[in-house]
Amino acid sequence: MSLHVPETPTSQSTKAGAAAGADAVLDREETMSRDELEALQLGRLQHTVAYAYDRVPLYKRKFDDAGIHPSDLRELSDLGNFPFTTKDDLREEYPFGMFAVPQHEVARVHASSGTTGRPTVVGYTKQDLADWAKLVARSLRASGVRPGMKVHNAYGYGLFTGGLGAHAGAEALGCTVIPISGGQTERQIQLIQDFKPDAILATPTYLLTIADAMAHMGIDPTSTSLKYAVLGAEPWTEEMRHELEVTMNIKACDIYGLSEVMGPGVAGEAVETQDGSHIWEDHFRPEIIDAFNPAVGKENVLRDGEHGELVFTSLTKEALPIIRYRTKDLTRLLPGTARPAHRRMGRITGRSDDMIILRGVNVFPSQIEEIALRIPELSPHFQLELTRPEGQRMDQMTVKIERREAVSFEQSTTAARTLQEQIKIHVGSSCRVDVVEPGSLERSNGKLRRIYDLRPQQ
Ligand code: DLL
Repeated sequence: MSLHVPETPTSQSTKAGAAAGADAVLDREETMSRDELEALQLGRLQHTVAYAYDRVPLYKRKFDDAGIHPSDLRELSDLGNFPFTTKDDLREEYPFGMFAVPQHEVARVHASSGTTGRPTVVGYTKQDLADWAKLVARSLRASGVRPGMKVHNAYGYGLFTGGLGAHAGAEALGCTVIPISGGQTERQIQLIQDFKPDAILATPTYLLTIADAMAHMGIDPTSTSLKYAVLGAEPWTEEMRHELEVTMNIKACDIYGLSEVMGPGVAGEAVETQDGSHIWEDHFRPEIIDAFNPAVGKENVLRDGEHGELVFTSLTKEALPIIRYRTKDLTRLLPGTARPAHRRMGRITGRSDDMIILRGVNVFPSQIEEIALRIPELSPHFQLELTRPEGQRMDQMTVKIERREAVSFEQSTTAARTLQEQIKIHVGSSCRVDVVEPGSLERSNGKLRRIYDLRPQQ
């Protein structure tokens, strides 16, 4: 069911400003009151825990071991008493052990890249695919995309959820989709010039690669037809948003998601407020827990505003219901703004498994990104390599960072020294900095793996 609601026009200073302001048709669930939404959540949650218990042996085992039964879920906060689900659970049940429907009802599977260990496999019924497309469409619309626009989809197609997930959402919204996928940057730029898309969907670091390559090819990145970018699949900072918006003269919004919970579109950011992604709470119930000392029990769920690890429970999924999935993503829950009933998530500051403790100092890749973006000769494409040289007890961190296309080797060595000093001042760690060629660091699905921990295992 849909409701016709006008949206606030965005700033007039960008190309996006001129095009936005057209009315948007919002889903009924986007405009519900919080009370109405919570009543919907409770009914769906009670259904989901019972459905998972009845159909997935792993959940039955886990609930029984914890001495809890679906009938114990009487109010929303009771969810905190149920056991967590982790990536290891999905790995152990590889490939289809956590599916709640027979295989012939599974319309599609996706999988994580599985660079370490077995991949995690996720599945969708026809109804799940329809819900997913609806939520991606909702996210794109919130970020300024409208029916009839041309959408250049540079998320990778294949087992990764980014490409096909974004594709189906843009189609469901009524857009013309250009399914370019990731890579072949020069060809992407050619098609952006020829097809004149209004919006681009990509990882933030890949969009920056496109912008840099345009400048290198003598094309002014502010001059393209692009007005909106919907970016996600990896953590990015406000500094990165600023850089992309200014360099390309666009409005850039966040889209968040993860395969185990659905894929892109678990949460999406509104272009008129640009204040973090709204979690679509009619389909997912979020919680925040202590990332480093997680404990089951409703008294251990953190309050809104407190920082911790994001945990999700699906409310409508049929093929792969997921109960209290530990995302490892670190953030906090904030009150809804543009969609008042749906809470927002703060920017993801990092992943709990991405936090480095270097000689007693906590280091997050996002801190390095912020600093790198302040040094014009360097890109925010970097990797952190941790080593412990033979015979030494002290760990070493090397920042491998790509220089910008237009920068000479000499300029980049001075910039490397600046980066080293700034990291020492702002993060408190000494490190080595190696500047490498643009595009030389390995990417997977447009995402850069940030940390290579080569220290001997203890
Ligand atoms: O990356 C799904 C996706 C595709 C989201 C396209 C948005 C756009 P996975 O490969 O399973 O799924 O990776 C999920 O990526 O747990 C976060 O750590 C990170 N991530 C995804 N979106 C964001 C975001 C897709 N907007 C993992 N900000 C998640 C920060 C993000 N991190």
